[in-house]
Amino acid sequence: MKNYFIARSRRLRSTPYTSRIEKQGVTSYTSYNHMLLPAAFGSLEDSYHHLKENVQIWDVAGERQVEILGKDAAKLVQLMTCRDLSKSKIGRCYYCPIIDDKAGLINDPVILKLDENRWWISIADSDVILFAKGLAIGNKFDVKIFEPNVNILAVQGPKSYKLMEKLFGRKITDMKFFGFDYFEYSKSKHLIARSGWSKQGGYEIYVENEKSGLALYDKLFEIGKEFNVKPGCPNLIERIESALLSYGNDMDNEDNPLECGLEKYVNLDSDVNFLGKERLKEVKKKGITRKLMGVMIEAKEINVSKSISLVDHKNLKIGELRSGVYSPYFKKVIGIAMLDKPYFKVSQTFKISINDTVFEGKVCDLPFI
Ligand code: THG
Repeated sequence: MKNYFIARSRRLRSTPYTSRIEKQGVTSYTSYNHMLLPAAFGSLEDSYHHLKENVQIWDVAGERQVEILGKDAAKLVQLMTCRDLSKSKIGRCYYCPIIDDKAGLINDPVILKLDENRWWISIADSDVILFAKGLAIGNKFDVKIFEPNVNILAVQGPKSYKLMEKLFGRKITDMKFFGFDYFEYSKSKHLIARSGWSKQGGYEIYVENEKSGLALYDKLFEIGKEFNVKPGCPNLIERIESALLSYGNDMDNEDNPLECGLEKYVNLDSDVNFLGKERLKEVKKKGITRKLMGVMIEAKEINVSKSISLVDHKNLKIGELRSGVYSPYFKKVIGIAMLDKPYFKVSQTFKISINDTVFEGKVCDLPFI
């Protein structure tokens, strides 16, 4: 397949770290929330192995924040998500499906409760701010909704703990998963959460002061030499093996959270009010008619740029592959697919055509590892 350059412009925003990562050897970008998101620093496989053994610094500024501020902030945030936030605590992050009135997914952000009346919705790739503004206007909510200038730096990998401890002390390693707190660097306070879009452990630094953030960026590389720190980015192989879902790829507005295996984050029994609640109750009662599952394919490479049909032995469509990659761990292609009923069961076999060659595959549970 031929590669094309994507023209740069103001509309495809750069980040405060773009000049740094371009010096450090970024080799491809994708776009995320109308912003550059690095997609590779050379070989995907080399980066995968490095991430699983060392520590990487990622420019994930594309994970934009939608700030909801004001008297009705909690009410608006709850209206948007099917996860019950009535017992949520200040200083915690919550992974929350955002759905519309038909229970279709709008986004799957991490939501940070900064204060009773102040929340950050750390969004995946869709324009949550417009949805939030529409709801606030329609409901006459007393809130301000805006995108603050926050640019996340992720520190990911098993050695992230040692690296961050070297800079911020023991307090940072005591922090629990999905907790956050404030840490000072070069006279600025930074919100740091124990989170990130990999299952290799680590932190996310929500940089509000660019100057201090860039100094912090450089410092992490300087003191990280002993931990073999490298620049990186969300890794396609690692995230599929770990089944971290990618909005727009694995699921979109046509899918509901129960079809996407997100039932852990769906609360239908409490009395909180959110859009799509009645619809989700119906779906739950009737049972889902399709489900997001893992698949393994006896192939050595794949490039998924649009859905690829999965068919049974009679060539009847039984589902579609939405993401896929060659896994060095399983030594075959693994992927995330939406399977129709009754085919969403482990060990279901299928056929798939990749670049005009037909391969055999098998359905499995998520996550792979
Ligand atoms: N960090 C921040 N913002 C983000 C992402 C992130 N916004 C976009 C995107 N990633 C949102 N998607 C996810 C998906 C999964 C997780 C986080 C963000 C995640 N899930 C854990 C899991 O699946 O094991 C645990 C969630 C839980 O149990 O609460 O971490 O990465 N800031």
